[in-house]
Amino acid sequence: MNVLVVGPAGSGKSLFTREFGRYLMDDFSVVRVNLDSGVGYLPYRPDFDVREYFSLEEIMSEKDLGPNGATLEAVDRLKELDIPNFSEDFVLMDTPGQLEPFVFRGGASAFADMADLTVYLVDSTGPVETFPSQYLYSLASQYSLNTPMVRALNKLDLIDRERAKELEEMMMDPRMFANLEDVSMRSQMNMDIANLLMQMYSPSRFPAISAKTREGFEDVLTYILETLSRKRIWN
Ligand SMILES: Nc1nc2c(ncn2[C@@H]2O[C@H](COP(=O)(O)OP(=O)(O)OP(=O)(O)O)[C@@H](O)[C@H]2O)c(=O)[nH]1
Ligand SMILES: [Mg+2]
Repeated sequence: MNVLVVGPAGSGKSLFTREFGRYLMDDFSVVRVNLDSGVGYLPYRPDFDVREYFSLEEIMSEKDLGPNGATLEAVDRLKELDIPNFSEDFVLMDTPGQLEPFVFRGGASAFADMADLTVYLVDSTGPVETFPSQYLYSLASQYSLNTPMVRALNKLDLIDRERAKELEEMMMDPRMFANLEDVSMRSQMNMDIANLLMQMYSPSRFPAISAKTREGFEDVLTYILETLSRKRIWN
């Protein structure tokens, strides 16, 4: 099964790739693929590494580009990259820190085509009022990637239990967005977003996990396997 690991900058994609990979290795064969040409230090040794073909730094100096221009060039080069067909049970694909150019400029399309599903990480330590927009961003990413998606709130070990429970409940049932204490224009928008999401999607699970302590990994694996079996039924 090919799994794309996606999420905003710093949400924990690389650490998740390492730890979830190790967790899976107890029962499955696992390959880890690094698609981030800009990363300096990776917390795991990838089985396939885009940096063997190009790196953001090389592109910057070759083409006299700043980091953003080079990121766009790197996304274009990703489209040309052929990655081997691995036969292992799980192929975890760690993606670039810059989600927006990767997901919304076509850099991800070949990998999304190969992917059975996407795991989308949200950093649970972010400000609570940003979670409705984080949810929408994950949906926009799913729309663009066109894969099933398992969403998770990462960095559970850094927040208290009460907050974790509230966030999980809120993300599982967007009607809770309406309870966010806010007297600005956003409060009306929260209601509208909640209503829209309820019309479009039945509430789905959004487990809190820690890529550091592995808490919640059983849930992620269960949701991945459930999602995959639903996908097989559709096909
Ligand atoms: N405590 C804690 N730290 C985490 C967790 N997940 C990631 N981190 C830390 O958060 C920082 C960013 O994690 P990365 O795995 O590099 O995140 P990323 O999404 O790959 O980052 P980019 O590729 O740069 O976008 C690192 O310092 C990680 O050690 C977690 O669950 N708990
Ligand atoms: Mg990373």
